[in-house]
Amino acid sequence: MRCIFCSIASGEIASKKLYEDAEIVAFEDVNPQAPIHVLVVPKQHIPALSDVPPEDSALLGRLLLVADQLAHRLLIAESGYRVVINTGVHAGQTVGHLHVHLLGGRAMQWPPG
Ligand code: DGP
Repeated sequence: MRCIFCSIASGEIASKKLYEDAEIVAFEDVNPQAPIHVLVVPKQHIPALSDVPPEDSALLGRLLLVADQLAHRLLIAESGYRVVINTGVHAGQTVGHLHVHLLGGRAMQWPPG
């Protein structure tokens, strides 16, 4: 299964990449919802959080750690940031490839809409 994020991860489709290693890529969201809006994505095609097998628990942890590293690098760690993993239709997941949204640079509301 290949999707738009698989193509971005492989470089077939251009993106503004902010981070890359053997397992993970992070790039700017094309439709930013905050001054900083980055997507942290596993290179492996996993459709959603609910599809992550137990053996990939370390990968899940690394996605969050990379999000935090980027928050520091992008200078939003101190003011605060939000990470979001939309999962399924009711959460508004539109791309069927697991991704962590990193949002920051403005004050946010709670509860989310
Ligand atoms: P979600 O709704 O949680 O599935 O978020 C998908 C996000 O992906 C959405 O904020 C827009 C972003 N997105 C969709 N297509 C592209 C693309 O081709 N390039 C980039 N950079 N972001 C994309």
